[in-house]
Formats: sequence, structure tokens, C-alpha cells
Amino acid sequence: MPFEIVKNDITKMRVDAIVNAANNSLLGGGGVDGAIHRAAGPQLLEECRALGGCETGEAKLTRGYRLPSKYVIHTVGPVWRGGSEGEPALLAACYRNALALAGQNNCDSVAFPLISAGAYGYPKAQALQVAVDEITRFLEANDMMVYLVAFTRDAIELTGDLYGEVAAYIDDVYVQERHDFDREARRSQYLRDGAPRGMPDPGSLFRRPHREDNARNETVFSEANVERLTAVQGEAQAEMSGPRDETFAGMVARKLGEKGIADETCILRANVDRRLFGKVMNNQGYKPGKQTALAFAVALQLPLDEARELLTKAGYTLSHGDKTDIAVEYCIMTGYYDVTEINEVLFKLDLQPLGY
Ligand code: AR6
Repeated sequence: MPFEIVKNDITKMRVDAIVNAANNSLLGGGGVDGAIHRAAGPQLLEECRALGGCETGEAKLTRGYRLPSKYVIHTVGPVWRGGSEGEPALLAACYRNALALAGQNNCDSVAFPLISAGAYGYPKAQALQVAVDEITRFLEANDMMVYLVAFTRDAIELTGDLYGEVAAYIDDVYVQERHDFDREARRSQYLRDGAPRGMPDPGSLFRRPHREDNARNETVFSEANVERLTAVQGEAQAEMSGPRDETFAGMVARKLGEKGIADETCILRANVDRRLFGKVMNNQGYKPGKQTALAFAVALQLPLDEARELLTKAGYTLSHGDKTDIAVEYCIMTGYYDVTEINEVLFKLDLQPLGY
């Protein structure tokens, strides 16, 4: 089931439960705790008083009162004391216990803040890693939509090189495309508005040549073109991994079989929910959204040419005029197929995540 990092104020999330990064007293505080109490109203504090506090790593549930979410799950993260006092295990327990409580209360969707990453001083990148590991593990066995809510993009800090590499690749490729785009725009303007002073009239460049002068050349040219096109099409056909009329669902099914990937694994690796997976696979004519199509290419760990082929079957191309496409292209080219890691990078770059 899907996991998404979103930029938002957690008190605005329309989910079944939001998680509060509280303290042991459960009687309110600053940060996200203060924001949740303010938005929920005084009845939340009243209910919290009756709970008798909460141990670090444990979780307790209350109603949401004026919040758009039905419940608040209060959990207490560890204060960071250098990392050798059991902080990672305690932080993991917060996510595990909060998710279990959400499950016991039939929640379909839950939103977390980055617990301990504010006043409690847990290093942000490490806090994110613990959150992602626990949420991913939970989603391997449970159906739920889980959000990690960051107030700002800076709240999410990534370890590893992928973010920097993708950003650099976008810089290279996207800038190049803009350059081409500008040149194309200038050419269109030239054709539309006429030649700037000193340039030949566009009409003289694109006017059809006199037949008698050019008949021979034209024929030769078009024959050569047909030959070339036929050759290119032949190559393209040869490069395709499956039959030309194969559908998106057909290619996904074939690749699952060839690679021995179970449906459940594909659902997780594509970050899609079971219903969407069923819709894609059981309806030969179904055209998924582009982010979903990209997610399947990643889940199936397709090489770039086959990823392009799969996208074509859903009516899309990988464009160098689209930053998400460029980012995903880089990940595929370099063999990064972890959808969560890719989505973290897309979040930081303010681009659309994959999946659903
Ligand atoms: N929406 C989403 N994220 C938020 C929001 C919000 N409205 N407000 C803050 N954050 P913190 P902790 C982020 O300090 O580190 C309280 O006083 C924030 O940027 O709220 O677990 C409690 O009573 C950071 O990334 O929680 C405790 O005493 C993350 O939420 C203590 O703070 C957590 O920051 C708990 O400290």
C-alpha cells in the first residue's frame, strides 16, 4: 500500500488519524504538539488528562475533536542524546506502536510528523530513515495509506548521493532542452513574423521548389527517406521486447512472469494500492496515469529502453522537457529502483511522486 511524503501542516490532513509527537505528560507542548492541541480545541487536553501520560516509544489514541482527522495518536519520541542510549529502537517503536493502534482502530489512512526531529533534536536524516524503515515494514503486511508530513522541504534531509546526482542530471539535461526549446521558439517566431533585418525571408527557405528543376532530386530524396524510415522502424520493432500490439497490462504481466516477481512484491515496489493494481492488470484497455506507469517501470526494474516501451503503451513518453521524467530516467539508467528513495528525491525537488 502507498506511502507518501507530503508538504503540509499536519493539522490540515484529511486522514483517519494524525500522529502527535508528544511528551511523557501528554498535556501539550510546543512544535507539532502545540499545533495539534490548538487546532483540536480544549476537549483534546481534557481527554489527554485522563490518559495518565505515556512512556517513550508507546502510543495512545484520542478523538480528533475539531481536527479534520477522526483520531489523534499520541506518541512520545526519544530525546536525542548522541544515539547510544537506545534512541533508534525507541523511535522505531513510536512508529510501530502508532501504526498498530491505527490498524486496531480500522484506520485506512494515517499521517505522521517526523517524530523527535524538532525539539527532541534527533538528526533529521536519521529520523527519516527510521520512519521510512518502520512504515515500509508495516506496509508489507498491512493495507493503509501512510503519509509523512513535513512542514517544509528542508525538514526532510536525505543521506546518500542520489539527490545530488539527480539534481545535477536535471541541471544538465533540462538546461540543454531549454536551449533547444528557445531555438525552436525563435524559429517559430521567425516563420510567423518574418525575418529580422538582414536574414533571408522565411518563405524563400520553405517554399516548395519548382517541379521541373527538382523533380529528380525530390524523388531520390523521398526514396532515400522511405528507406531510412523503414530501417529505423525495423530497428525499433526489433528493439521492442514484446509484440507490437501488446497492451500495458500485457507487458506488465509478461515482465512479472519473466522476472518471477509476485504481484504483492510489484504492488510494494510500485507504491500502488491493491485496487489500482487490480484495475491496471484486469482491464486490458486501461491507461494508467503517468506517475503510475513510471512506478510500474521502476517496480519491474526495467532497463531504460523497456521502460520507454512500457510508457508508450500507456500513451506517454519520457521527455527531457519534464523534470520528473528526467529524474526517473536517471534513476532507471543508474539502477536505482527503490521507489521510496526515488520519491524522497522527488519530494525534495518539488516534483510529483510515483505510485498510487
Ligand atoms: N505539521 C507538520 N510538521 C510539523 C508541524 C506541523 N504543524 N509543526 C512542527 N512540525 P517537534 P519532537 C515538525 O518539535 O522533536 C513538543 O513540545 C517539526 O518541523 O514538534 O518530537 C512536545 O510536547 C519537526 O520536523 O517534536 C515535546 O515536548 C517535527 O514536526 C517535544 O516538542 C517534530 O518536531 C517533542 O519534540
